[in-house]
Amino acid sequence: MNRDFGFRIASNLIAEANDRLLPALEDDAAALAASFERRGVLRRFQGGLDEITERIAAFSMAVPSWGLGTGGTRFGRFPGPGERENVFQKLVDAATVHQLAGGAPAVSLHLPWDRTGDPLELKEYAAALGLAFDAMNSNTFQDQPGQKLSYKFGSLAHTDPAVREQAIEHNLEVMSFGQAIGSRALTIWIGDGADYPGQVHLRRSLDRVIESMARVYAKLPRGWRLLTEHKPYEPAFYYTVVQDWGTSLRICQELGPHAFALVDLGHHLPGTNVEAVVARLIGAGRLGGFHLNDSKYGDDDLTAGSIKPYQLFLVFNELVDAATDPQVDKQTYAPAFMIDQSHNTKDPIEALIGTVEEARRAYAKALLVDREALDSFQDANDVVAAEMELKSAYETDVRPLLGLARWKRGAAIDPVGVFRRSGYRREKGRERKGGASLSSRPT
Ligand code: PSV
Ligand code: MN
Repeated sequence: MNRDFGFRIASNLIAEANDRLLPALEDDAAALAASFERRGVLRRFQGGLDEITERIAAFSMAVPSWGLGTGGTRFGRFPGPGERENVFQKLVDAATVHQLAGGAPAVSLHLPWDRTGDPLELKEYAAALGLAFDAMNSNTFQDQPGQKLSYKFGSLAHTDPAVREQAIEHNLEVMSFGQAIGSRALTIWIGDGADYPGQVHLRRSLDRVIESMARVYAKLPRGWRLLTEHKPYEPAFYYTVVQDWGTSLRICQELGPHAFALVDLGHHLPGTNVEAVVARLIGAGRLGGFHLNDSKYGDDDLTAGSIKPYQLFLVFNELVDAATDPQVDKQTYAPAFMIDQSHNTKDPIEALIGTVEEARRAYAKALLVDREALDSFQDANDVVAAEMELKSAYETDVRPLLGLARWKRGAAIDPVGVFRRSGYRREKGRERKGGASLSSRPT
């Protein structure tokens, strides 16, 4: 059994740094508690600040295996020293994100990129690192070496039934790998579409996707969910078959009750009201989860909250609202939170720590919204008071709460600071063979 994790950050390094930072953090928390008292926030949290920080600490997400190395564009890729070279090393890096940031005790794998001979060995290795697995991801958007048929003109929507069959088989294999490692969901994102008008029949291409996905859905293991992820463009530049949430919703409704829509925050055209997309999917009982990230233009895969933090807050506002609304069916409302980013210039571990922090920040602020007050302002059409209720929560500096949530779970009050001081990259650069090389390797 492969149990060699190589260098790990010593827990006393975190504890010592926390001891230094705790007094100031407690001062800031006391000031925040006093302000909450004045604003009446604590009337809604009988357990005081402790209750809020517990709820933040309980909010977690999965790290994407493909986000642990430096990403790139078609113009190049600039990996740093000490980067992972295989799925086991990805797990060690993911465990480091969780160790420092808290809130990321799971990993989402992508096959065939993460395929290993023995999935059980992978499961045990992850468990020894304190990690579990969230949704599995299939890949029929690239050709793999030795693959029989090409996906150049599509996969689940291909005009050739043999190509569709190959893509279906791949998804089934991904599910059985996922079953072996304890995953309970399969996310399907396909790049199928067209670059030019006329290239593809718009209606029939979706019919073929639904037919192919139904074959995968028919084999969904008990307790599993099938998540369908939409994206408006790229790699197809004129038309994408599963291009928006409406298409995802139609797929779900055709497949059955265990199919849900996955919202990748970056997969919307500029100006799209993403929180309304989320609300619609909740309303239809089909919100399956998220790929957290941010974007300025398109699918830029930047750190969550780095460009549109207010939008991220408004998305979480919908989620907290749904979680507390008795009219929302809690059998179906159980979104999975996964990160999906590409780190071209940031250190991937630091970027992922940043996203855990940003998602929790948005969640913490959404918890502060007085829902009863907001409801009454909406009922009275008091536009200004309603907006001010949201803004007042959004503008609250919740950093002390986030710090305490990490500290309570033994994670670092200053995760990036500890990461940098630990010498992690230097050590991994020594351990991992081509770690410090400047060669541009594909992920
Ligand atoms: C596609 O852009 C995507 O968002 C899908 O989630 C893929 O699985 C992932 O990125 C990695 O390519
Ligand atoms: Mn995605």
